[in-house]
Amino acid sequence: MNTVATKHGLAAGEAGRPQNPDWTIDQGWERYTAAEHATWKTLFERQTKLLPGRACDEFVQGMRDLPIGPEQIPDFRRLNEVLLRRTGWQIVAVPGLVPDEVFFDHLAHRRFPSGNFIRRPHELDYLEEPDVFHDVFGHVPMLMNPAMADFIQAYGQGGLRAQQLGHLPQLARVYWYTVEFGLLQQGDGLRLYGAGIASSFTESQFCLDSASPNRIRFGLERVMRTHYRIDDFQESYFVIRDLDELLEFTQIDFAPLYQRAAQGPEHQPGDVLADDQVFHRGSGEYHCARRRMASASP
Ligand code: HBI
Ligand code: FE
Repeated sequence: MNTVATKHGLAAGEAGRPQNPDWTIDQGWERYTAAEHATWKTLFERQTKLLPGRACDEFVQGMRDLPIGPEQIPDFRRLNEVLLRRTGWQIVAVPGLVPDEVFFDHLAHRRFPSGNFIRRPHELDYLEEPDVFHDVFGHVPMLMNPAMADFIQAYGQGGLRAQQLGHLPQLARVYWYTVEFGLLQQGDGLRLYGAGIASSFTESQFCLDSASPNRIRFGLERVMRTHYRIDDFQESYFVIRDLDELLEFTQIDFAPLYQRAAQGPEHQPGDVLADDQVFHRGSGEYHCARRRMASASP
């Protein structure tokens, strides 16, 4: 299971009512317990071992430049000193998922909402809402990159517009297959940059090492038409050329693309199309076995 597996399946607010209209709260860094810092350490250390050779260079560099280490859950005030200077972004604490409009408004103003809580020791590989490990370890290193910084802000601005146009599902798929589960080409191979995979022990290996999933060249309209899995590993990952390609997307008017994509056809997560540029044609064995197990159990 990946760490963001079902977070988008939950309604905002299940973690409690907001104190502020923008849903922000105090991180309450002083209130983390020794056990919570220890959970961070476990997650940090096993993930840090996996990422060399898997995470893109920009992710590794971003991590290096931030005050993030194994010993403690990072203090957002210290992260923000570095992040604000680098790309003008800051982290704000929230209790969990927030409503779409609130999320978009924060992003449009270069504020990244991060859960302030950390997962329990029995759910290291699986949790329902984005916690401080997913949000900080997964997202913040990439927010140090100028191209990603602009792309996520543009997503926030585009989110409100997509809602008005009735095409939020199409835009959310772009976010999913880039910011959360994106791969890119680097040197002679593929690397991960998506936060959902960078923060997942199991999926950071599956997305690059397994023969099972498809790895397909990214296309905006292709991805807008493609459903994604929220409850398990992805069946297909989409590969961008480099992070500057994200910057190019911020210059494109999505409205005509929404129009075309919404006229169908829609694609299932595992579909490979005749005009796809395929880096790796997946065997599908992982999801095949999962489906066999599901149909065998009563
Ligand atoms: N809230 N805290 C938080 N984190 C998210 O990733 C998030 C959210 N609210 C809505 C949301 N994501 C998505 O459903 C939108 O990107 C469409
Ligand atoms: Fe996320």
